[in-house]
Amino acid sequence: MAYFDGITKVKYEGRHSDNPYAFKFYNPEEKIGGKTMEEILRFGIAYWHTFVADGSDPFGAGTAIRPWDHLKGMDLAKARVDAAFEFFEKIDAPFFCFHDVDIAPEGATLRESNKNVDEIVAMMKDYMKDSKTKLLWNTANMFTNPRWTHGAGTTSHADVYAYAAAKIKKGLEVGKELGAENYVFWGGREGYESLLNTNLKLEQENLAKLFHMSIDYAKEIGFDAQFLIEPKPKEPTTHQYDYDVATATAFLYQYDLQDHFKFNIEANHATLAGHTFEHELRVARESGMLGSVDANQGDPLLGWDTDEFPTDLYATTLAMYEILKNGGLGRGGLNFDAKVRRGSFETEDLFHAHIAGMDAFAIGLRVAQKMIDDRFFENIVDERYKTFNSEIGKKITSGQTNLKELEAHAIDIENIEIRSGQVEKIKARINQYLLNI
Ligand SMILES: [Mn+2]
Repeated sequence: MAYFDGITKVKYEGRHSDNPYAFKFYNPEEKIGGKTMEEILRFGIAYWHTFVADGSDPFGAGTAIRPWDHLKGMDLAKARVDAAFEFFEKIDAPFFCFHDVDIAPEGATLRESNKNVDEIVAMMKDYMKDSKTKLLWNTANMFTNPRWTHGAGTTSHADVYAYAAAKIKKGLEVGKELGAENYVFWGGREGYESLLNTNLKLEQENLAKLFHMSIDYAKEIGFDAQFLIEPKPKEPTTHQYDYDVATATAFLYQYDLQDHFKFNIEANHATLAGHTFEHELRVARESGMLGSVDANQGDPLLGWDTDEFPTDLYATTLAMYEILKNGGLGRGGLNFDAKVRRGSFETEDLFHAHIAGMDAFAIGLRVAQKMIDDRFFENIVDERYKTFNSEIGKKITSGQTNLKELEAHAIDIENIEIRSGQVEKIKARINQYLLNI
């Protein structure tokens, strides 16, 4: 059965096309800086938002109209697999991502849940024989079920901790079975609500132990995926242990995990942390830990995680600059952890939303590559920091000086010429780049 009748494969038609079911800027075959757009962007479809979410929010019921709505249980789960692979083919997606509970209903016990997962994984594996769409990453949902109320790896109950460990074990096995490129740890409830009842040290140590056990088990079964931590500062817990890239980096180093993890950076999580998307990408890139991206955007007027499809070209351009300077995303990709708005409830909106997001990142890629070719930011930064090429500047950057020598250098200086940072001039040039692609 076809779930998206009437929609044919979405193709690139160029910027002047008025076909809503065509890419205007994403041309998968086109080479940018030596690689195809498909190879660089590595788009992934988020199973949860696209095939499971129903548009419900804390104030109202689901609104989404989906052609699989009439089904229940495993029949529904199987219909979603059929729909997903039809969607992947029509939107031309090279990757997809899922949590265990997205693909199969939970049973009364983990044994029953795993049986359901196995049945769906076998079905997916069968589809993947003939599909170009690969698994970018999978993960275990350890935040929805009430058992995770006080956390999973940071829970206050040992049985819950064991349950979490067992879910990760199964997730690693599933990832191996489907050839996943990465395995993600998003600590949905790995944090705390109040310090008044929390053993912070025990919780963090337990989480680190769970990560070490996961590394060991992946090695044991020969699953060589890249492990990713996804920072988020708040929501659902008040204080999340993986607040942002810098906080999570400190955690990884503290517990000797730094060689085993990179980051999956989500745009909306960055803004919730009071950072820009490009800040988080830069911090991860500079420490060699930029692994993958959850491509979405927040609403600047709202203080929560809205997971909107990315359409802000300024943000996608600066993000693609970081990704290109990183030499690409390696085994990672751009996963659309994004949902259509509650008011965009028709099935067709799933296509419009993904086309909008893919074109927005394609524009970002085109502009960022042009800026890199022109050494746009590099020239600005070289000029701004040029005094570090002077004799004393080189001594500072190479660590060959001390406070006494620096005092001797500074003590009789009467005038230091400080130059303008010229941010407005830079932004005006970026606007020119955006309009001239
Ligand atoms: Mn989010």
